[in-house]
Amino acid sequence: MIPTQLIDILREASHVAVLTGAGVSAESGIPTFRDALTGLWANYRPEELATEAGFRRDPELVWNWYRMRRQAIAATEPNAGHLALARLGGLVTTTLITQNVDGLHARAGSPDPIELHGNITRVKCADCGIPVDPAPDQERVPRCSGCGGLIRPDVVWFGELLPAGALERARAAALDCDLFLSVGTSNLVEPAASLPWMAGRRGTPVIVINTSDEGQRTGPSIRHLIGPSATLLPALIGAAWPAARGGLPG
Ligand code: BJW
Ligand code: ZN
Repeated sequence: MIPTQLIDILREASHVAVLTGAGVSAESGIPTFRDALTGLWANYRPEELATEAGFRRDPELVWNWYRMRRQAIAATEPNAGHLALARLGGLVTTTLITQNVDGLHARAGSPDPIELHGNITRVKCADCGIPVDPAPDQERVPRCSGCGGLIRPDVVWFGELLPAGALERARAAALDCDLFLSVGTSNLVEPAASLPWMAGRRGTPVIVINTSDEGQRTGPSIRHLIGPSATLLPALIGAAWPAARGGLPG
């Protein structure tokens, strides 16, 4: 059951900012970032795989980790949570900010998600930055036809800057919105993690939707909805706009 107060906050909002993380794609079968390092990858740490230094140390290992994930993403579909957020955009002004690199929000129909950490389907030269399209699906790391550099995924690794303008747009939305939804993220990785609290500090209501509230902030503006986003998002949005329920999944 969604508390009535949260339904009312959503219905009365005029600008909703949404930050999503890996949890929103979990029900599409994509392991969350911190769960992804199981199985074949259990012996590695994120800092070994998701950094420039890790890539330079063992380009083939990192290239193939991303290749495997790219294949898994191509074989899956957006879930009811992605679809509900796309529907939300048609009901109220929505700024959708995602840390996910899987492109599932755009595939669900969200027109212009701010992809803070890039997109796994794109690749670029690690030396000259030139994009290579499409991403070659090969085990050996491809080389840049211009400079001979190694080709890497066009994602943001630890220690790297976010894409130009993306953080500024996200921060502007956090300051302008009258409701912030933080969905399926551990809120550990900066600068994305600070976005909900930027809004919350101003007294803007923040609804945190997550299967667990462990490690999440608490405060007077922050409410927690505990459960899977593919269930809670359609339920929350459908409760705020009953007439839209027909167009909502689930
Ligand atoms: C469900 C669910 C269901 C499960 N329903 N929920 C300030 C303080 C300290 C450190 C820093 C700082 N500022 C910057 C840093 C350094 C660093 C950082 O934050 N480190 C932290 C570890 C502390 N940040 C950076 O380096 C950033 N760059 C930067 O700041 O540049 C400026 C600068 C440069 C140089 C020097 C100084 C400053 C860049 C960060 C890039 C992050 N990149 C990654 C990899 C992307 C490519 C890839 O995917 O491989 O992005 S790391 C990884 O974490 C990935 C994710 O997008 C990101 C966030 O993870 P997310 O989405 O939250 O996933 P999980 O797995 O952590 O959580 C899943 C959640 O879902 C859980 O809570 C579950 O409970 C929940 N869940 N099922 C709902 N069904
Ligand atoms: Zn190059």
